[in-house]
Amino acid sequence: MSFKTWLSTAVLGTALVAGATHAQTKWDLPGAYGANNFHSKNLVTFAEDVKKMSGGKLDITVHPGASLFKAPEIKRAVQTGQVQLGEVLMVNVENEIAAFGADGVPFLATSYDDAAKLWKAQKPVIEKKLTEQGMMALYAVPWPPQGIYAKTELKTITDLKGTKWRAYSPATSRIAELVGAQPVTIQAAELAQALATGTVTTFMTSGSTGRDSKVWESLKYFYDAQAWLPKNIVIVNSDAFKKLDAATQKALTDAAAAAEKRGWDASKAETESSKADLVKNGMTVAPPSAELKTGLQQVGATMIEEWTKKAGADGAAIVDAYKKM
Ligand code: PCA
Repeated sequence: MSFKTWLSTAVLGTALVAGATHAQTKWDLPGAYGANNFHSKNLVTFAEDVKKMSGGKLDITVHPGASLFKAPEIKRAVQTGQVQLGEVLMVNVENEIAAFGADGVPFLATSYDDAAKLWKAQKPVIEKKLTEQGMMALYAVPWPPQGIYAKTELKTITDLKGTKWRAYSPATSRIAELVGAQPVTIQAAELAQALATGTVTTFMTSGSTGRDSKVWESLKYFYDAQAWLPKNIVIVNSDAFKKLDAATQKALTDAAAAAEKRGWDASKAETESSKADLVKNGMTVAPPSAELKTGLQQVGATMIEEWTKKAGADGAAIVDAYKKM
C-alpha cells in the first residue's frame, strides 16, 4: 500500500468511526402515568442514563401520562413496532397472558420482600412469553401495596355492595363482582375526572395513585389492606434492540438494571410519603377492620383459585418457584 493510499484509508476509517459515534438513534417510550409519578420520573432518569452510557448514541424520549398511547394499547404498540419500547402495567395484560397477572392476585405477595420473590419466580415465564411475541423485558418496578378507597366508612365487605367501583385490570373488576359492586374500568390517567364527576366512589389502588389523583377532593377513607403490589414493566421490541450495536445494547440493559433497583427503592419511599399526604389532606388512613380483612381474604382465596386454573402450567411454575423461595 502506498503512503497515499494508506493515508486516505486511514482518513476514511477515522471519518467512518467519527460518523458512527455521531449517528444517533431516537426512540420513543410511552408511559401511562402522570409526569410526576415515581414510575414516570424513573423512566426519565433511565432515558438519561441510556444517553450517557451509550455516549449519546441512543436518545429516548419519554411520553408520560398516556399522551402517546392509552395504557391498554402500549404493549401492542411495542409488539407491532409502532414504538421501540414502552411501560406496561403487567396486570393489564392478564386476559391475554395469565402469567402477567400473578402480581395482581390478592394476598399472594403482600410485602416488598415477597413481591421481589414473586418477580423472581414470574420473570422467566414473562421473558419466555415476551420472546415469543418479539419483545424483551428491560425492568419491572412495583406500585406500593394496594388498599381500598371509599367515600364512606367501610366496616365489612358488604359495605361495598352496590358501590360504583373503579377497576384498572381484570382482577380488580373481578373483585367488584365478588363483593357485589359495579365495576367500571378506568385507567389512572382518567381517574381524577371520574372522581370529580362521581362516576366512581370505591376502588383499590396504591397511596401513590390516590395522591396523583387528589382523591381527597371526593373521598374520605383509605384502608391500607396491603393486598398486592402490581408491577409496571418496561419492554422493548426485539428487532429494534437487535439493530443497536453491542455497546449500546449493553448501555440499555445496564441502565435498565439500575432503573429496577432505583424504582424499588422509590416505590418503598412512595408508600410512606403518599399515605402521609392522604392524611395531611384530611383523609382517614387506617388498617381494615378484622371483619373487612376477613371478607377481603375470602375474596382473595377465590381469586387465587381462579387465577391458578386460568394460568395452568405457567401459573403452577410461578407459584411453586415463589413458595420455595
Ligand atoms: N396504580 C395504578 C395501578 C396500580 C396502582 O397503584 C392504577 O391505579 O391504575
